[in-house]
Amino acid sequence: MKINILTIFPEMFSGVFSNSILGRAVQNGLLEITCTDIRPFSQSKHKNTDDYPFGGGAGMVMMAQPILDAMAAVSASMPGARRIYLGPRGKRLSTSLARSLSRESGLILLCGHYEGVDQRALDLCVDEEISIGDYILTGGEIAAMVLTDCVSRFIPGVLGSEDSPEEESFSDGLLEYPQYTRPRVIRDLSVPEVLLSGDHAKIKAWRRAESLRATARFRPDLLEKAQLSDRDRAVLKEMVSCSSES
Ligand code: 4G1
Repeated sequence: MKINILTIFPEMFSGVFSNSILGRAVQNGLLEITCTDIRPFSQSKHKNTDDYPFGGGAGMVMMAQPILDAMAAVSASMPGARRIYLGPRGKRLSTSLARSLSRESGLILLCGHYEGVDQRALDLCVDEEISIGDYILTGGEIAAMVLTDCVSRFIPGVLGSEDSPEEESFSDGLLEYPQYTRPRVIRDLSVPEVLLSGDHAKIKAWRRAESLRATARFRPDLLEKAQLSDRDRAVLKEMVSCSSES
């Protein structure tokens, strides 16, 4: 998949996409990430990319012209790419949205700054707006990194052959069970005995119960939407009755 990020701060992305799983995906050619600096497209004397807002008010607004020209240049090299503005008015990023974006041939991500972008640039050259959550950011760059990371996991091969993007937290709507590695004991805390038992059916049942326990405790809202079996419900009911016994 090709991802092209339009930004006035292309340097922000170098470390993020050259390390760990994304770095390997780029090396393997599964992912092609390009950052396009918007500034060189500015036709103003000093290559400005922002200007004062009509109607007054604090702060600056990103000008339409450099964005429209940068988008036209990038779009021409990526026909059929989905053009996305990362912004607070957008549809909330979720696992299912990320999975659907991962099936595209290309994504063009526009990052805003200051008080936002001249509305006409968004009207003319963006297909949709996506938000990573309800908080105030100083720019869309970190949101573009979050979206790229989250979408990349669903591209076949990115996680390697062993790992499945569906086996992790949230994909079945539950939180993950606790994990342990060596040593067996640290500061008097031992790894749960069942994980050393070699009994794979027992380990699987324990992990499922711990996923249910963690979800009930930390994200009870997720339990409502989760796919639960009759056995899951029985396990949960048992936990509730234990925790209310004093
Ligand atoms: C009003 C949040 C403004 C913010 C209301 C999630 C936030 C991009 C996102 C803002 C941004 C709220 C996002 C706000 C984002 C232009 C430059 C917009 C940064 C900008 C709740 C500033 N997901 N925010 N405005 O943060 O880009 O993607």
